[in-house]
Amino acid sequence: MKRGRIIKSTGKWYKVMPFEENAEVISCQIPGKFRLQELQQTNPIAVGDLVSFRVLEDGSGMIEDIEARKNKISRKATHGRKGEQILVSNVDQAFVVQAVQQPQFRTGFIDRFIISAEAHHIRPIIILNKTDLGTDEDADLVADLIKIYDALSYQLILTSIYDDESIEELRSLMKDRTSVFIGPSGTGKTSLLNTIQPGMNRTVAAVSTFSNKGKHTTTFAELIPLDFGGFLADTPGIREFGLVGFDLNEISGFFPEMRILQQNCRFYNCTHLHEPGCAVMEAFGKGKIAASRYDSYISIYESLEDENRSAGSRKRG
Ligand SMILES: Nc1nc2c(ncn2[C@@H]2O[C@H](COP(=O)(O)OP(=O)(O)OP(=O)(O)O)[C@@H](O)[C@H]2O)c(=O)[nH]1
Ligand SMILES: [Mg+2]
Ligand SMILES: [Zn+2]
Repeated sequence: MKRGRIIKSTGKWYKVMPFEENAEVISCQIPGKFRLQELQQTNPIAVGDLVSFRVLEDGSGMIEDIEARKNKISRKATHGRKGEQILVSNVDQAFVVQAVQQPQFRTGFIDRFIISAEAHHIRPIIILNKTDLGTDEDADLVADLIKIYDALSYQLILTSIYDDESIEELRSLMKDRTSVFIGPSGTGKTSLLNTIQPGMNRTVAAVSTFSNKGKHTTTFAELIPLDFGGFLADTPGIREFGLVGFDLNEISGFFPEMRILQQNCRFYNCTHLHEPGCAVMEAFGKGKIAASRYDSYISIYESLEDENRSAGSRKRG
């Protein structure tokens, strides 16, 4: 029996990259029984899954076992099907791609991303791209941003597709790991991929065309093997990853600057929005918590509150 990683799924066939060195990718099938298991998912095996397989006489493979997933990024199933669709599993790290300008970075997006990543047990890394477009005014904003995330021990790297050194830094962060890029349109995800590994153009172009039409398909989810080691998940479905199924009182625990502080709040169930004796609001008032971070907390709290409320009314109705 051999072990490998699913790098592409086309419905019936799965492309598996064996763990042995210099091994060729092998097309595998799954036994019918797998299709019946895990009914809450539309795909029994996802890109990123680690599997054991047997090589058949015709040279194709038969998957025998799937290892437990370390984590997964999913979304609600489309086309009227029930349950979730796993876009990719066993991810080591997720990069949020933002730009200095065109479009200007949004701390709200970054903070939401960081919290989702932590909740999914995936290491978050912030990319601030298009540094070549920055003006003097931007330099101050960028310096503030670096200060905020440094203090929280989140990694932030500055890149430009025209700055080879920054691309080399990105490569070294991606080496031997499974990564995913997440970010709004126009921030440079595709351009960075093409610069990191020239020759990937076709796949990336296909993905862009699909997302522009707002038409996503699992068929295109794949792990791209990187020349220097590691994989990059390329799936049109991941522009952001959601905060579905969160409890409101969990959110502050995902903000490192609030985590310990909140033990000093007067009320054990303090929301840190209006209560007297709130240690978080006091720290914010003294400038010990960055305004943009506290804003993100409020915004995430309120959007989840709205979501939970409308989910509740759907259930009743
Ligand atoms: N000046 C500058 N322009 C960049 C840089 N990176 C990307 N761009 C430009 O930004 C535009 C958008 O880049 P894309 O790579 O298509 O952005 P994307 O994030 O893939 O966007 P979607 O596919 O729509 O999600 C293109 O015109 C790129 O040439 C950079 O580092 N500097
Ligand atoms: Mg793109
Ligand atoms: Zn509080």
